[in-house]
Amino acid sequence: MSWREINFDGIVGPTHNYAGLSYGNVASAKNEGQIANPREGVLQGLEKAQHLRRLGMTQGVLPPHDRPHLRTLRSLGFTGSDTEILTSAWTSSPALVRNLMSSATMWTANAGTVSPSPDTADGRTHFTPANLAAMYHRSIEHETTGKVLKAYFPEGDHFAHHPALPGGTHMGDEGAANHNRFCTDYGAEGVALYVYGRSAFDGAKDLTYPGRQTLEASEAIARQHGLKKDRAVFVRQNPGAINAGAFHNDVVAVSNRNVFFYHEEAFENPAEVQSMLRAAAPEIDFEFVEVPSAKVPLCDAVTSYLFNSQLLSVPGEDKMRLILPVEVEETASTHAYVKEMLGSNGPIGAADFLDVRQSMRNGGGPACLRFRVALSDQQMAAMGANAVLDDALVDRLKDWAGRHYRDRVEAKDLGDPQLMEECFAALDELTQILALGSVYDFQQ
Ligand code: SUG
Repeated sequence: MSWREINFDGIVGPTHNYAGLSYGNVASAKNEGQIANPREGVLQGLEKAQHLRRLGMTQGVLPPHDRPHLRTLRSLGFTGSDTEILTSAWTSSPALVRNLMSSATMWTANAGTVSPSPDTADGRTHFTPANLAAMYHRSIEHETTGKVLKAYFPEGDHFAHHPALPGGTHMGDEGAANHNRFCTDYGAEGVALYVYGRSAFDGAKDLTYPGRQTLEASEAIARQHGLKKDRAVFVRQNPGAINAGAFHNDVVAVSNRNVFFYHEEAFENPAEVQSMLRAAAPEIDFEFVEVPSAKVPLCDAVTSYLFNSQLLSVPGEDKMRLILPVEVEETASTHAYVKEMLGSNGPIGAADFLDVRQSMRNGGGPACLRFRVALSDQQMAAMGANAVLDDALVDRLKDWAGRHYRDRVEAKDLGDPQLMEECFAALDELTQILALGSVYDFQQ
């Protein structure tokens, strides 16, 4: 049976904007109020996906969500037609509307946590959408995400779905951004590394920024996915890294198969993390690439997003390849480090620099934009929807975005009923292109 890892990239939404919504995310705060270009954003994302396809990778997409999120506004007492609801909410609280207009679903590393079938007790691939409780604008994502994941991976012999964790910020869960799966091959039993920011009940006085993921949430996911006890490792993220702007662990660490590429300050005691992983999975020949602060200061890692890269096993290539944002090339320390690493005969042998600046300005690099799922041929054949890219589908998506997306969205546009209509029209057509069925509230 042959296995592969598929990256499902989040399609940038028609309401993509810079609202400064994510406290602790340095780029989001810095770019608040900038003018966004959703059309350029969606094309940058599709170009990244095409780049991976040209390398020989299998590549899928995940759709944006309906914004404004009228169901939330209705649940908060706004009534009437869609336009009346948006208009009265905008008059009452522009800040509320800004949150409910966010296109943050594009960062699909936060869509949920996946445990592939070789790792689970019942031999099915398990999915839990992340509750994203730490940020109000993201806490509204999980229901639609759950519907989309069920459309892609129908519940049954191959796939199992769980609802997002209840419990608000105590059970704060940010999905795959704080989860790494190590294995020898995608189809072999792996070991899961869950990285959390704080414990639910201890107050985390050492954090100035939110520790979005709790230990208790990570443990709950591992339990409900049926992971064997000794094949899940739980480690706290270095609070200093969170306070420096690494609001998710994937800002300071990325893994693929047996390789872990991370910053020296990602964990308080990296040597202990290494030994915990080795003890949990003695059969995996781990390769740890630890980047010293003396070569790449933590602040450069956070601004360039060196670690928010995709680490790929490209068909036909012996060594792994990194997909990095262009900001890494533009930052002296990270560019020098990548050049040195590629010449050092380590496990990473190539690097490509891509432009995803529309997303980067909100703190979303190449790794944030993708949801990775390891699948066998048989599981791929059991998938629903039409979301795995070929050239024809990419052309269709480019044409679709060209017809529906604006090239300019700024703060004052977010209360505009016309932008809402454009968003719903775009998503209605997209559900047909991706053969999704009715996943949005406005289609019910
Ligand atoms: O949750 N930014 C996202 C970025 C998510 C990045 N994902 C990963 N690291 N995996 C967040 O902070 C900003 C929206 C705004 O400010 O308009 C935002 O939601």
